[in-house]
Amino acid sequence: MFKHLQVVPGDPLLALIIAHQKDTNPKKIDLGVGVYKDDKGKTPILNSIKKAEAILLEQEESKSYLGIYGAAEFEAIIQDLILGDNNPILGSGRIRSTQTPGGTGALKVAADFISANLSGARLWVSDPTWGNHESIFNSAGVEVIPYPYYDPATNGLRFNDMMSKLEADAKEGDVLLLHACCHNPTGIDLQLEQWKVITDFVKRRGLLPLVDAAYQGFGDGLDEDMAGLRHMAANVDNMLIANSFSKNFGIYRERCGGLSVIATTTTEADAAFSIIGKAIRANYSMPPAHGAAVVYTIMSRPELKAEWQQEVAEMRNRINGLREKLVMKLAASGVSKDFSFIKDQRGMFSYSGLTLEQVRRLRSDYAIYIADTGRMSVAGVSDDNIDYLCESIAKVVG
Ligand code: PLP
Ligand code: TYF
Repeated sequence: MFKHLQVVPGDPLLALIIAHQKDTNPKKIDLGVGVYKDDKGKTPILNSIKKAEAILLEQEESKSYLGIYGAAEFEAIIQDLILGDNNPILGSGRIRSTQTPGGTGALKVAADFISANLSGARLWVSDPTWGNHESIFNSAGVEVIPYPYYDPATNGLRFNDMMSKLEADAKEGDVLLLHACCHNPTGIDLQLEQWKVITDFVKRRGLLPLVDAAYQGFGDGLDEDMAGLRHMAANVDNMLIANSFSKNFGIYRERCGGLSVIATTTTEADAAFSIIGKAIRANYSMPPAHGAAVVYTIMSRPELKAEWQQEVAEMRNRINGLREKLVMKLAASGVSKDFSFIKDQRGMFSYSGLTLEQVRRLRSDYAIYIADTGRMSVAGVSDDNIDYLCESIAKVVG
């Protein structure tokens, strides 16, 4: 039965974690996967999470089934966080949201919804984008097409090329995937003015925007990071938003995310939501409860919410501080390349512009683990390893 099966390659990012774990070099540095780390190289459980878990342990009364959308009270938590408390859409009846198993679960349900109901819709993704986008949508039978995004020549954004490509080839009914903030893998975000241009285009062409918000709070602030998404939500008729609580609550393995649908009318929103429910049932029946229960416990208690906001600010400030230090120390190391663009990027990642050969040498000669694309997870840098990192980069770059 299985004789013909061949081993398929795994996710290269996950393979990089294993390779780093096996390395015995005491100076080894892991800049691979997008997981926040503190200055000690640990991925801590936030204090607000610990406190919420203690409350839950005390107060939780049942672990019976919840239903396909998860906890009903979680719907408002998702919407308040991504759209902001005072957003007029919130009371409009045009939006429905469901808890999902991580941002990945939200994307898979969105992909199934699109594939089964929006006949012929293709998905436009940035070149490059998170590797799982293509696999998730391909597995749902949706064709994935790249639009220009990253410019290796300037380490910046090819915004004009992006719009020209979409203008030329995007068809009415296609889906346009955008990263809300902290673009993975490049760290290069759309500016608000650019969101406005895209919003106008989406309306004119009749596209469905799908916004992936996996890093809210890691760029410039919890509200600041959603400015583009919120502008778009306020101005389009239809939209899908897949958000993740994995990073900003540090609950990666609890699998907690949300999928929101915005439609023209309450009737349309309810119909879309019921079809989303059908996709959920066919995928995993209902989401795990714990992560959402913890997030709800925090968000419904002002003192815990304030503590969590402070903890997000600490993670963000540490990463942005590291960006400044990297630029300074790389320049001081005498490296020939200008790395000042690193401080203009946002979020967990930096597309370093390092070539495959340079990345491989950093791995083999210096035990520094960076993805083959040159993407560095900035949170893996610390005061203890930054000098060694910058000196090593200077040696391989020249
Ligand atoms: N979208 C992007 C761009 C990501 O980087 C991630 C991170 O893993 C996700 C979605 C999914 O996150 P989750 O771990 O919540 O499934
Ligand atoms: O890009 C990253 O590093 C994160 C984490 O299969 C991740 O998004 C990477 C690969 C994967 C799942 C999560």
